[in-house]
Amino acid sequence: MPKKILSNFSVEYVQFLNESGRIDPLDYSEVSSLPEQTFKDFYADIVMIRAIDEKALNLQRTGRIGTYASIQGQEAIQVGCAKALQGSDWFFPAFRETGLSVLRGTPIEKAYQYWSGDERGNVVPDNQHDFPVSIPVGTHIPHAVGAALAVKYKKDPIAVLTVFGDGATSKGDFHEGMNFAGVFKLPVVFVCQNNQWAISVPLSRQTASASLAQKAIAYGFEGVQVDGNDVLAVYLTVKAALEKARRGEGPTFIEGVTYRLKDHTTADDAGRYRSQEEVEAWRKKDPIIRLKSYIESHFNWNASDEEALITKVNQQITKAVETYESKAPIDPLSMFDTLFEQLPPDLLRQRERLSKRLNTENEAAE
Ligand SMILES: Cc1ncc(C[n+]2csc(CCOP(=O)(O)OP(=O)(O)O)c2C)c(N)n1
Ligand SMILES: [Mg+2]
Repeated sequence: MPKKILSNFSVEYVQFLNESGRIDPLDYSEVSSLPEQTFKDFYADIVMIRAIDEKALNLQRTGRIGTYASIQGQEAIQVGCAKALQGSDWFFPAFRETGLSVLRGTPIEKAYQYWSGDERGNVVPDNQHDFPVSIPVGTHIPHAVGAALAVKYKKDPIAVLTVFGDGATSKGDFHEGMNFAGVFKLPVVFVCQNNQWAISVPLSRQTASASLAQKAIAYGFEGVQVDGNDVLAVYLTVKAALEKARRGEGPTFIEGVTYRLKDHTTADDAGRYRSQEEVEAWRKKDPIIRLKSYIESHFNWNASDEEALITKVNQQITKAVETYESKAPIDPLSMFDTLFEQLPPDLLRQRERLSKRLNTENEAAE
């Protein structure tokens, strides 16, 4: 049978800062040109979003917010993306991007409000180019691609970035979005937070591919895998991809290899489907530990720097919780406000029934 090779493909893996907190060798020009302050800013942001997450878990356990999806272990991807994005770029999040959203400008109290089921927490300020959280897995990917088509059509000098999980790569939305972006060479960057699990489904049941990154090859554009717990790898790779998109050179797919250290959400018990040994092995690769170790050994980061940072972060979060808890509860009737321009008759009847019940309850309470 006559055969010839049509094409050869390869997928690159990027890591600068390894699990031991070292960059080996140290002379990568991309890294050596970064100022000391950038490393410290990255660290401050990672520490801050970890603390926001810890507080959210505590608030949920004490009944002060609702079901919450922890970001612990995945902070480096979120900080790397946030730092690489420009304010004028558009960001389309899934639901595990709370840290990235805060770094984009969402006030911390609004994030807590969102996770308390208060729709006011889902309203993005006009000047912030972010779409609302997408709870349906992967459905925001075609939205991001549509926005990128608009950007290209209008010749805006900006890019679009969307973030989703490994589970989303099994959705049709992902493949349709990637295909369309490739065909029309759109200015979009796809970032997958491959945290190894989609609730109880492990990556091995999600794909038979050696990487998720290689899926981009089938759609005609570059796919790259990065160490998602190395903020430098994420930042530099995402930044280059966004610049490429803004130059009109098309899409990039970036797979960030990371791990979800906590349960899927506070409504889950991951102990039922994954081993403690696996979790412990990933704890050693924590993005905080390695970056802290690096700035300690290269920039003399010391205990008093750390204490000052923790104090500042705690003050910020305490203030945010106070603001969140001081807000008057939202009017239950507002749930009917935003879905339809004109309510269909059945919902109109439901609204009237609820309105009557609330009035009766209010009168009884007076
Ligand atoms: C369309 C759809 N199907 C199912 C669900 C239920 N669900 C919520 S999160 C999730 C797993 C998502 O896994 P992944 O994409 O890896 O993101 P991760 O939760 O790990 O961040 C599922 C199946 C959903 N929200 N939307
Ligand atoms: Mg996942």
